[in-house]
Amino acid sequence: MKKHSLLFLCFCASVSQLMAVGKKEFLKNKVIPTENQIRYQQQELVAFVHFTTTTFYNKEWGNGDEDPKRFNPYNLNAEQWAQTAKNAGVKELILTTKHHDGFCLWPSKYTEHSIKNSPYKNGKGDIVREFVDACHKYGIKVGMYLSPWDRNHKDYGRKEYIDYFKNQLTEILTNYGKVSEIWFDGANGGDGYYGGAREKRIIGNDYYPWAEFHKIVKTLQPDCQIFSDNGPDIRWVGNEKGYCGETFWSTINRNKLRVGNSDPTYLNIGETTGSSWLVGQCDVSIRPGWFFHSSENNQVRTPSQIVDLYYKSVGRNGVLLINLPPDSTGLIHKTDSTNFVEFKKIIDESFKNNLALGSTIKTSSKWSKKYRSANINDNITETFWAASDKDAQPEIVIDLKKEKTFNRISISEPIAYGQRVAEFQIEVQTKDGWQKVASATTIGYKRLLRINKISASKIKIKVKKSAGTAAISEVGLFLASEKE
Ligand code: FUL
Repeated sequence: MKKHSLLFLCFCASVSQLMAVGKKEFLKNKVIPTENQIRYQQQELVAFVHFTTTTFYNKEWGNGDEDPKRFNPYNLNAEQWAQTAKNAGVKELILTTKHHDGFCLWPSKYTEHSIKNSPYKNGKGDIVREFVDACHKYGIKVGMYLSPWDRNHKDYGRKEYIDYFKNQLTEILTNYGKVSEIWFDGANGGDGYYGGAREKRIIGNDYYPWAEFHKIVKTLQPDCQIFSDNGPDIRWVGNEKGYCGETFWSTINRNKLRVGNSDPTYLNIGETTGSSWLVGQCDVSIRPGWFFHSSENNQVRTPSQIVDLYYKSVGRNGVLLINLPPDSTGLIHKTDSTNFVEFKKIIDESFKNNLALGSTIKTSSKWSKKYRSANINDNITETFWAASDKDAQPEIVIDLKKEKTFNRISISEPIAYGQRVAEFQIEVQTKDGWQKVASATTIGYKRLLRINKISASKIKIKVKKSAGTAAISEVGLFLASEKE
């Protein structure tokens, strides 16, 4: 290469470097989620399968002395569980590999209180394996619930049990391929069989060495997301009713949370200035109980009731976790699967047609050219509009070009840059002028607003309060069926 062309190349390189430095990138100076947490949040819907000896005793919490000989789900078909989940668009299924009663659905080599001493497949069965295979067949991610509280184990409450628990954790995270989520339950009731002692065992806040458990998980399965009252990846939202707060911050201070002993209201709301990002997971059973009881066959949540929960969980920046408990034959009851699949059909139908696509958008300011207003309705979650840092109360006006009729509004923030909006209001322009139709607090991954059906040609979003410069990645307008 001639000397002058080399000089020219060097000149071009330094100019582009200078331009890159001069580019005004939107600030990531906030607490932000990991890529795995973002992926988890985007799943929106996760399902639970609660199953153990308890199912055969028609109880909720097994005491730990249930006889494995009673455990015989002769018709069990894990593919029916996975297929039900698939039909409802669920991306991940979580199985109770061991509930509080201590019975293991896999032939653990560390206890006799397991499937290997049951009549199921003459003691040769492994339901964790069947579950994992079924999930793989239907393209569903695998999650595992492993109860730290064990009412069967003689050493529960002592150091020896911690070693036992670590061994079991290692077993299920080593022998069954990729595990996407591990679910650590905070429940600790005290009473139990405990190897025949039949007494109450109260544990202190420091009994479980959580950091050691987490290390085992992340060493064996680096991408596995850990759920508990205080994360570290996914958090409980303080109730088992399937909804998070109307104000819901993914940010929270972990040092204010203790597994099994946290303030439910704090979990349900989070904190604007929280120092950790924990995805909120709203768990709920499709029936009153977590385990199957035929007496509850007429109390299964209806599709409309689950739709309502979807708005109060996914629509408030959470993830919805619905439990579908198999009966004692090993199958999910028809009413449960039908209602669950029907619920998802209603949601898909409601959000099929985004009426905001193709509209023109104007904003009161923008951070820079790259974060332009047109990013708000490009249907790409990664691109977004950001206000100027001098604009504390920015406004977005969406011009629909002609009158459109809608009753649902969906708004998302680019959470990779943190959660910012703390208060906003929506107005629409109708023949009678501008009218306020909704106001709310947080947005996060997704905020869904249900309003009365209205016909309007323009919609205005006014951000009234924001923790840092406001940014919005998508806005959608939809017309859902009147019933939902
Ligand atoms: C609770 C447990 O006690 C219930 O049985 C159920 O497993 C639920 C998901 O978590 O804490």
